[in-house]
Amino acid sequence: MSQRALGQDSTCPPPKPGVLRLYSMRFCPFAHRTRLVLSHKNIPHEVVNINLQNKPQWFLDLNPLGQVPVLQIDDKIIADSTATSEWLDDVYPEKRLQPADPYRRALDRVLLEYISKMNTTYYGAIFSTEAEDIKEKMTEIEKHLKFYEDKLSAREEGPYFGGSQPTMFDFYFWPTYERYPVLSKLKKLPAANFDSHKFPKLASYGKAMLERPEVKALAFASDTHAVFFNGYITGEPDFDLCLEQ
Ligand SMILES: N[C@@H](CCC(=O)N[C@@H](CS)C(=O)NCC(=O)O)C(=O)O
Repeated sequence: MSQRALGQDSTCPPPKPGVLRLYSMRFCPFAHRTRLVLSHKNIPHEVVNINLQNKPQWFLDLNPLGQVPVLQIDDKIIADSTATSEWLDDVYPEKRLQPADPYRRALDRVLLEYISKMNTTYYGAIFSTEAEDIKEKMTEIEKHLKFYEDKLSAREEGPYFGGSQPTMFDFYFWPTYERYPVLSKLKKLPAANFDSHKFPKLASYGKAMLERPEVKALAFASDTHAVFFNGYITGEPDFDLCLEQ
């Protein structure tokens, strides 16, 4: 199936019985989570990419929220990065990602909630044009990173949040981590974000994640993310960036 994003003038490729389908957008950090889980577990699936600036009506009928990721198999339709990831983990229990220990699961839920706070600051800085405001937001982001650095330090084993093996939270966090260098690139500011002296545990997490096949398979270089983000800022995101004509 073509990776090109489908817009209003498209028809929905007919779903096949028993075939798992992900509706996605190649640069969406939320769909990235679900794709990491699919890849980690080697779950056969097909991907249909959506033009989020020109959404097809058939996609809005499928998910009235108009957001990706969405999973579809037969009569089941599941939206949202965490709902889809947890459903996949339950239905394909091999290489389980959710912590078995309820306490750890609860702690990881708090880590997940905190990502929203960090993302709000991050995207605020990306879309800001005021140098002073961007600087303030970067300082705030460092506080968020410190929060995660401390949480990783407090865990008895690394390099992942899950210890020597990744847990679901490692895949929830990664899309945000992978995109962080874009901020300093776009705003032409020093990249202090993942300074290994300031955040050694996060730096080890990043290094270990980058060696993982599922992470490598889905990664984009910071420069590519930066081009995509820039398109979003100027109102013309290229959903098909880097795809051959
Ligand atoms: N809470 C949702 C957020 C998903 C989301 O914001 N996806 C963005 C793309 S990165 C989207 O579909 N935006 C289109 C829109 O909101 O209209 C999740 O975790 O999956």
